[in-house]
Amino acid sequence: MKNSVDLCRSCNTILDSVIDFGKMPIANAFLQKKNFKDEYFFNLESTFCPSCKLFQLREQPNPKKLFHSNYAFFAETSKVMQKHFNNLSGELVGRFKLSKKELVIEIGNNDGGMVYYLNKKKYKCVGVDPSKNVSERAKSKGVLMINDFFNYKTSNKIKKDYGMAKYFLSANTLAHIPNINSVFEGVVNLLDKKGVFITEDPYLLDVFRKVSYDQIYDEHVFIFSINSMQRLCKKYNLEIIDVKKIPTAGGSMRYYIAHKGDYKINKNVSRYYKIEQKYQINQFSSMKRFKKNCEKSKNQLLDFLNKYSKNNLIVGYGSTSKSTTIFNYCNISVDQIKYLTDTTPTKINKFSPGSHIPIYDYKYFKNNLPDICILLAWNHATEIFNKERNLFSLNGKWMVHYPTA
Ligand code: DWN
Ligand code: SAH
Repeated sequence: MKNSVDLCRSCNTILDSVIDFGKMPIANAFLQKKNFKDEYFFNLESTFCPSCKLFQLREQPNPKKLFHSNYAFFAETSKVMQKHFNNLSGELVGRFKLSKKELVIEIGNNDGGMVYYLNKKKYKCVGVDPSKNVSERAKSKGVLMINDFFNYKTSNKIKKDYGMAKYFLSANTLAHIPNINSVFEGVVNLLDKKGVFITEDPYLLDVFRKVSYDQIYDEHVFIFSINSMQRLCKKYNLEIIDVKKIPTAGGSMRYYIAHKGDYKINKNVSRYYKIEQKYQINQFSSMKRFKKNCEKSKNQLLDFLNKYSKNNLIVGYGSTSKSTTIFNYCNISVDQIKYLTDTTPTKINKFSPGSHIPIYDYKYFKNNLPDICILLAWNHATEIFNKERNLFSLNGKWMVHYPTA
């Protein structure tokens, strides 16, 4: 597949440009000083398909450059997210009455995922993830893993080796896969009659309303809405049977999808669809407003940093993929933000992509408390504020980057 597209990845319509964020490094490519000179850049531009309403990147680097044996993100760094995955696995057992004979497949399960919790309870599951290091971590926790990219071809291999799936799961993964048609073909190929495909991803309405443009980076090739998801499902004779608005990953939508006619459609689908219509998120006027709000947000952040960085130690909390977009779009450097702190071993003692701000471990943060802390991992605010109640929050000030435009 060509990395940069002019036509929609799903329906081949000419894409409309929404906002060009300019030159960007790979969001999760935390690097050492010796690699600064070889750093890879691409152009980050959001576009919108006027026909099937898919909000998508124009260019995405080759997925093999993003997901490999040294992938930087480990989902187990958040206790709240682990609880969330455990709860969803519980929903399969409770609401959907999963039996021990039925197969559950999860794609992008990273270092464990929902299948980790199901496997612990002796349910039949398989995980599929192309990033070798996180896959190995899941394996070490007992999960049966296929270390590969999920697509139609992989689905045939899975079908041959393990049979059809009753539940097909994906959290924060569908948005990462450019060949979306091949993913849907794979799901249809594997999903048993009365099977359910449950997927959750950052939600376009949240991105627009919070102006959380930092959700846009190389890995997030799509930001879905109910409208675009419904159109994708229709193409494959699938339908959304229920939706759930969830707070995780900065504001997400969970879609419950099944073969057409297998289940009664819950009223939530039309209820949330109407909210999308009310906010007109699939109209070009909203795209234009989003672009303006992004520019406004950039100026506000730069004004803040210029005002306070001379006389205060400002640092960033959580070296996220999201912060790569903020730092590079806003041209932020170590002159304004002195260091970043993070608990992930793959990021510590490296530098942030493009902006080259040093990343230190939590011990360093405790010994060098700043005056102002920019919460880059704002999607984990409750978890982090609770943790910092007695140390940082007593004397320092928090700043959450995303503005309400
Ligand atoms: O979609 C994706 C999501 C699920 O995860 C991926 N494309 C990549 C990644 O996105 P992200 O990097 O924006 O994820 P997070 O979860 O916002 O990253 C939080 C970062 O903050 C991690 O590096 C861990 C760190 N952290 C920390 O230092 N202290 C997190 C917590 C909860 C903490 O207490
Ligand atoms: N589900 C976890 C991890 C999300 S990060 C969570 O919600 O926290 C996205 C994950 O998708 C990464 O582990 C990445 O390796 C994986 N991924 C990327 N492309 C994929 C593909 N084609 N098939 C399966 N997994 C994929």
